[in-house]
Amino acid sequence: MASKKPIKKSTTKSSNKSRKTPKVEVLRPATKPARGSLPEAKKSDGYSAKDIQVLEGLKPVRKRPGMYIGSTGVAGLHHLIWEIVDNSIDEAMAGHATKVALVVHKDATITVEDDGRGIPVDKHPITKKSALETIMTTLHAGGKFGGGGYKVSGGLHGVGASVVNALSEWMRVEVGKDGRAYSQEYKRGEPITSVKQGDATKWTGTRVTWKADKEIFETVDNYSYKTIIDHLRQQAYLTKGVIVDVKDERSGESDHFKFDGGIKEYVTHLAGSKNKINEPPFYVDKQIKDHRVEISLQYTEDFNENLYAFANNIHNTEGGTHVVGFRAALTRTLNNYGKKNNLIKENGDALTGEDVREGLVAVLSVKLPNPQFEGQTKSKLGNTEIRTMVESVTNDYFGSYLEENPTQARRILNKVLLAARARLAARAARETVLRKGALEGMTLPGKLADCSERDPAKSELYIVEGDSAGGSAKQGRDRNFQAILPLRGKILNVERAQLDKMIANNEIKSLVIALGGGIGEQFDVDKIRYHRIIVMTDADVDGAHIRVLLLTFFYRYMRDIINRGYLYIAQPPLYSIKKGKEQWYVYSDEEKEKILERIKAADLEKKSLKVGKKGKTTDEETDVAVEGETAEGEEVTVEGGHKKIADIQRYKGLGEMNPEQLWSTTMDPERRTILQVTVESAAQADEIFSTLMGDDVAPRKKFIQDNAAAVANLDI
Ligand code: 1YM
Repeated sequence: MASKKPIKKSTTKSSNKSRKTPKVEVLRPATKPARGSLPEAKKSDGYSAKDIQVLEGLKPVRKRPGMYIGSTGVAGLHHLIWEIVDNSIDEAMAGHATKVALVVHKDATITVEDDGRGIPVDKHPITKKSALETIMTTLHAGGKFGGGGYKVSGGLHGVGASVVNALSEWMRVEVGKDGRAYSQEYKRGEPITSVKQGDATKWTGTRVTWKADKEIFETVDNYSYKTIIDHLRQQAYLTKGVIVDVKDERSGESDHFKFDGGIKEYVTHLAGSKNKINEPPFYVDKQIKDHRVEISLQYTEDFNENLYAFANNIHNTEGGTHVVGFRAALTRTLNNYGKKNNLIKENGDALTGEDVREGLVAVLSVKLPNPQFEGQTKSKLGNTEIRTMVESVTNDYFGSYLEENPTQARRILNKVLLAARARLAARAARETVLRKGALEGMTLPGKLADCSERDPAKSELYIVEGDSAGGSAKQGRDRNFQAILPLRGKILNVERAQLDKMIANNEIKSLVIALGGGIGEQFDVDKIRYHRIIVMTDADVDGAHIRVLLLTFFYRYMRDIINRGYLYIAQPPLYSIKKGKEQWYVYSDEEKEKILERIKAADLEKKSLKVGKKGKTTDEETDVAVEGETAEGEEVTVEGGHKKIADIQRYKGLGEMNPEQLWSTTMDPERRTILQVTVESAAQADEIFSTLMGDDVAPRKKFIQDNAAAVANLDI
């Protein structure tokens, strides 16, 4: 190990490094108050050190997987990867590993490997088992295993490994340590071999391979390469210097990440092609006892703020104390500099938080021993001590940066002062507009067909493109809990419009009033009248455009709605396929082909794909080709034969469906599919929004042409 250089000296506490034998502390019930989705230790349960000596098996994990990994859908499947990768990243942050490699194998097993110290294998004093086995087969606290550097996973290094093991049909862990190879295999969390000592090896590190359990997960092979690299790239940015290699053996794709500049490179990436005001970005990395504060920022000529905050590598979409500290200090530092240099009059209008956020691209990453998360999605940092630390680091280091870089400082001040002038002008304009009654009386818009339910948690709002589809939706809906708001034509291009112009736009005004949370500074997500806001547009390019416009609007002006998970996209069917008395609604070309194959093979699986009344299928019906024109006159070719085997109608617009069809295919909660919009990859969303909505027309055109189909599935 002597050859391993710490990734970052300041993160490695040498006093801990010499501790060889890990000490196990066991916690019952196992709790892991980190990474957002895992259950938090409840102080009220009254556990204390003496109570937490009992090892607990993995049964609770298999019993309630959602508690540990959030869901048993695709997100949960990926969560398994994050848990194992976390352990490698922790090992890199502790200065012991330089490399993390991930492979998605053809058979949907996953391998994650690092070149760290290797999970300890020596006999554990309480269990008399190998530490490796204990770590893999019990819910344990993990954090007291010796812990050099940060235990990123909230002080619980390695806890996630046993959770992943419990939820895997099969798992193998290989360790290289002290010149030997060791390995153990498990089935659904139980060892099926002892810890075997293998050949001599020079390799040190840990390699974990597993296959998710089909008894637990809805699907066990739906890994998304994009989701994986997005997450790993982000982890690579947050752990400067670490090498991250990713390979997908299914497609042959691979990626390699290494960012020696860490979050400074992240900021450069986020700022992308925006016009820069200070360059390179400001950067500070400061260790304060066992806390670490890392900040990078750059101003651009953009009007929006792009701030990404992380605590122990977890993205805090709802911000928290670190963000509060950062913003307060940023405003103060810029005001101080402005006043000192006579750019701001001593008793003139000071810069506000809003001014200094305009055009700001920043990444704020803190590492702390006991992260406390709060908020709806547990993604808001609550630790109070970090606030003052971030505040003083920003004051001191950004303050010095301004002093030492007068040209950059002057440019930044010009930018934020311009924002301040625009704010004052806009306020004056807004006051005029508001006096004229922009959001007048706040009575609900006439074209909103509201629901009778008054509890927002139970209410849904469908935002529907066009009056005719709006009409069908109004007739088809369940009026108890579903409200319909038809929007006419294209709503304003919100990227370019200013707030006061937007409020004057009728479509936006209706939407804002219907939602009930206000807009701009006064926006309050707690006042939103519907907790499911569903954008329902046609499955064509225009529909995609309107959808992106709406998403931009929410992203820019009501982002908390996305953060809270209130925003969804409806999935109307693309085709109706009729065959005799039977009818299917299908949502993709792939699905269409499948149905046609089945019809052709007269091998109809009579389940999930069918919507609506099922007719009886007779052999005769399935064998006989349907002659004559279909609604769209489409001729279906299946495996070389030119036979019309079914009536296929392509739905170009929602308006082509009658109310009953719209209800059964797209609105009935029992049968519909709706996609939840998340800000997980907000960086990309922002890029797409800018491309689509910015002033430059050429890239927008190209994007829409290239991505007309993909936009329909935009997953921000
Ligand atoms: C592919 C997954 O788990 N790597 C890994 C895990 C551990 C260590 C090193 C490690 C940590 C410590 C001491 C320590 C874990 N250790 C523990 C436990 N990669 C992967 N690499 N020696 C080795 O924290 O002191 C749990 S995981 F419990 F021993 F600390």
